Amino acid sequence: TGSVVTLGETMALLSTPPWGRVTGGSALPVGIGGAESNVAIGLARLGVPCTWISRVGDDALGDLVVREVRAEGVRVLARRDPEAPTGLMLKELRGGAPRRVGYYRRGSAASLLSTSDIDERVVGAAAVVHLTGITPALGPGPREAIDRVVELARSAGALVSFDVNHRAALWSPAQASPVLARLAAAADVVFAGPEEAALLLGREPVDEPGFDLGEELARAVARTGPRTVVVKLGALGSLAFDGGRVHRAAAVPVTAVDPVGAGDAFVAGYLSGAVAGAAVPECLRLGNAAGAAVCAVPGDWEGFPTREELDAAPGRAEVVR
Ligand code: KDG
Repeated sequence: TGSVVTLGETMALLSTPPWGRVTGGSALPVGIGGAESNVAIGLARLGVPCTWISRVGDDALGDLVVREVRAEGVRVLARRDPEAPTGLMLKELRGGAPRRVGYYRRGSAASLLSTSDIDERVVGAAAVVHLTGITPALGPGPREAIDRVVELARSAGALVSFDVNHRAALWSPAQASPVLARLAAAADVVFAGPEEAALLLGREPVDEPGFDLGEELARAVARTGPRTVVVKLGALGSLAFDGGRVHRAAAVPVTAVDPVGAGDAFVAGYLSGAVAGAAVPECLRLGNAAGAAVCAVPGDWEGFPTREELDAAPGRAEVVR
């Protein structure tokens, strides 16, 4: 099994009480969240060696982020920035389910990530480099850093994985579309929801996407460059257009409690298969099963499955054509 390197911002994460409001004296459980460290944690739980590159503040929340990610068995390469704070997120819950997420991240340490945070040897030694569309939305420095990582990964022959992860709170579709499309075109594997695939193609958002529309979008995105395009269809499952073939995998039925983090778990499951040389249908099955496990419990990543739990999970993949 090869190793995975990822890069991105992780924030401290406060959750409101179940009544959804912060009032004097409320206790707000504190955790951490960040799409790329979520994937790294998911992979580490599945036994895949993983490195997460970032920047955090030289503050108590930076201590928390580094400690939590490290405690999950991920190698952390995060510079402490004395000038900028660690970012923060507030998850407003209503009866246990997330209703809204607020960001307190402008000017954060990770928004100042730059090429100087990238260790060439670390990136050059990876089998897979995983990136998301959140990082280029954080600022010009992170955008240059991500471009540098792609360049290093390409010349080292690593597989470049890109999860579109469009965050509408960070930038407009008009700003995001060309940047995300360029990164997707440079990747080997692209993960997208149907709306995100439409965004990459500069199309209008799609209504009620199913497998057929997902397939059409995947084929169109693949024409822009990536060998594999995975479209996640939520409760329906997922599909991949890979090297000219389409694979569809039905979802694992689950009662969704908290879907935040399901996309990251899907990616971790999928990549755990890819680094081990599994065929695409098996990668989809692992992705669907990991995504379902996370939806079933509260928390962005706490419910990520271990290798044993995932191996025991159901899920079916079939080659359609
Ligand atoms: O994918 C889950 C993430 O959205 C969450 O953990 C926070 O990285 C995050 C973001 O920027 O939204």
